[in-house]
Amino acid sequence: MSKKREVQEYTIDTAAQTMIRRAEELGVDTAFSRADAMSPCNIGGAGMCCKQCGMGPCRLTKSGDVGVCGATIETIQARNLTRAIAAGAAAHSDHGRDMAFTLKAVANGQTEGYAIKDVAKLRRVASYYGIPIEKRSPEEIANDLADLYISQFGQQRGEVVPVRRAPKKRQERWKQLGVIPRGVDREVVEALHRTHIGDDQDYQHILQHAVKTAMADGWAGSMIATDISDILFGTPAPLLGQANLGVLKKDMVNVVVHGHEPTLSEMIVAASQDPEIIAYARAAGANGVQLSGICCTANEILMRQGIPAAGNFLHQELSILTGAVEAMVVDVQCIMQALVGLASRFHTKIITTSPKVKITGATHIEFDEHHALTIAKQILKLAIDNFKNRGEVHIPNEREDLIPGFSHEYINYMLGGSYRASFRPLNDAIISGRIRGVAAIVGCNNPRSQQDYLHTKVVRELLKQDVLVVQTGCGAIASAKLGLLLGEAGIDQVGPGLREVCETVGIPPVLHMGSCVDNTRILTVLTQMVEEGGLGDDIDQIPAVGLAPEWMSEKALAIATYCVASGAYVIFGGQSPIGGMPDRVEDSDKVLKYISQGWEKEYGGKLEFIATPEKMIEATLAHIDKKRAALGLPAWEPNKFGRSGDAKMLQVEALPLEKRRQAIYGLAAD
Ligand code: NFS
Repeated sequence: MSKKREVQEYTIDTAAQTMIRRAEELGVDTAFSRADAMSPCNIGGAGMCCKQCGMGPCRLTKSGDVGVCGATIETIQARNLTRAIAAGAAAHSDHGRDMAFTLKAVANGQTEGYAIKDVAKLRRVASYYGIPIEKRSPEEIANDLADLYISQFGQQRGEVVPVRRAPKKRQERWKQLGVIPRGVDREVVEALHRTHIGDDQDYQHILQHAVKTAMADGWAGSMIATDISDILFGTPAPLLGQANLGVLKKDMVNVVVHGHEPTLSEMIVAASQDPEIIAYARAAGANGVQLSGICCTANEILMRQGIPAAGNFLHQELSILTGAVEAMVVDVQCIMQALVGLASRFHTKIITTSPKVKITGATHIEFDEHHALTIAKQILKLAIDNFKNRGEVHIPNEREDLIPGFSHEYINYMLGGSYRASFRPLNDAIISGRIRGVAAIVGCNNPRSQQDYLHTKVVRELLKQDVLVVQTGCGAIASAKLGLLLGEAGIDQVGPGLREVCETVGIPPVLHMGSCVDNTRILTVLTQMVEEGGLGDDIDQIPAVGLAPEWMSEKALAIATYCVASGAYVIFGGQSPIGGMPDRVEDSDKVLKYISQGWEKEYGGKLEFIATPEKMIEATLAHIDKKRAALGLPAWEPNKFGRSGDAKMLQVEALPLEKRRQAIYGLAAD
């Protein structure tokens, strides 16, 4: 057993600290205390345990060791990493597949409650692939797009179609390296085949297929999921939201939706606003139904509907500990099995809804898009009926406002308004050095590190260095809880050049871009930046870095790998799943070395595991500056900027009239 940590060491979030103390008072476990009690296995943790056959498990401990079949450490690590990436790609892609089937059903009038909300996006996406759009109804176009997207999963030969949306030069590189996926399912199946006992035994060759499998996630499954979510539920645009456990309401029926797919949660949002349900809740003595989200479901309904986020991954248990949650409705991914045991100490009902996910002891109400609204109402009524069973309630006060909803479409629009929407201002701000570079800080919480600390430490430091930050997933919720996703709150903490840009455009310095599948929006932004010109002709030339400081899921490894394949430098915090010392790669760490230096030679991007936030920041800035220099851009010089923008104008307005003119012209001159 590892040392039991103090509550403040578990998380920097004071609402979370309050609830963990409550758990300790009640004598119940949380992921934090279980992480203390469970010492991770060093051998498995380093990917050096092979249990692919019945001759093992073979636990290799030092350089030169081999398994019963003779498999080397690097072969075993490559196999384990590839299997993790395949699982992550499968999870995201299956989500995309379900969305595609929903689109097909909506197009054919077979669903209840859904509609095509964003016809403009439908037409734009269809036209990427040459689907005729003129003089056709949205349903006809949607039917063809759904068929095309459904076919991407089972396609056996050729290339998945969304890769055509990448920069031309990148597509050429992928062709040469043989990593364009043929079909999503084919690559996942082949990943499992190749890593079976007695198959692929050259670690670099195994990892080439890991890249191809991850590509099937980022440039197919996840991209399909994002496209269709926008088409059916609307492309996000900024709105006001709130985050943290303080969004739960004492006088209302609290229903927390948790998981990933927006198909169910969007329908629960619709049902919760139905007069019949509101009346039903009132009759039960509540003031209505308060919906909130956890994990990526939270992000999906937050950025489209402004439904508050109760928290990120590690808040799932903490929300139940408030005693105020009547029902937690879950679908797929990142759902802890511990929820059911914990809920049994309270009145909370855990309701599973996916045909793919049941949890022993939970109530299962299977969701089906053909009767979506009816099922959503049934779930809400069950929660309302449970309101009377509530015991003691402890809801922390903490909640923060935030502005989510920065889709790539909105970023394009916001930079120039509707008559000159373009990425030009962003590229120009990077070229001039107002913005030093861009960092995408994404991914999970991990109870082995202090919740939200790594995320927000890295975000805050990079902002000071004029790095524009985009976020998705649980990382975005971490920043939201600290108030970093608001212009007013964040602006005084950012570097002078970035502040000028944010004030001029009217955006926060941290842009919430959505859920984890929406990391594909970042691929689209990077592609559009390339196409806009001035920052090279491929993604690997852009001064940008991706970071997942608190990663824990296999999906995160898939995302990292498709970002590397797209040309990005990706930094992960915490434990490396393929061994080695964090921050120090030895020659014997062949796999670690290959995914860094080897992949960089091939793809222009690389994956590294770095333990401390200070070193992550150092590596990020060094990479950004290296890419700036390679493009021939001026080195970052913060003193050059900060003399324009709204904050400065306020100072100017305070001057006496005669000095104002001089100050304004002075401003314009420099
Ligand atoms: Ni991403 Fe979303 Fe969170 Fe990690 Fe889980 S919710 S898909 S995997 S934990 S960011």
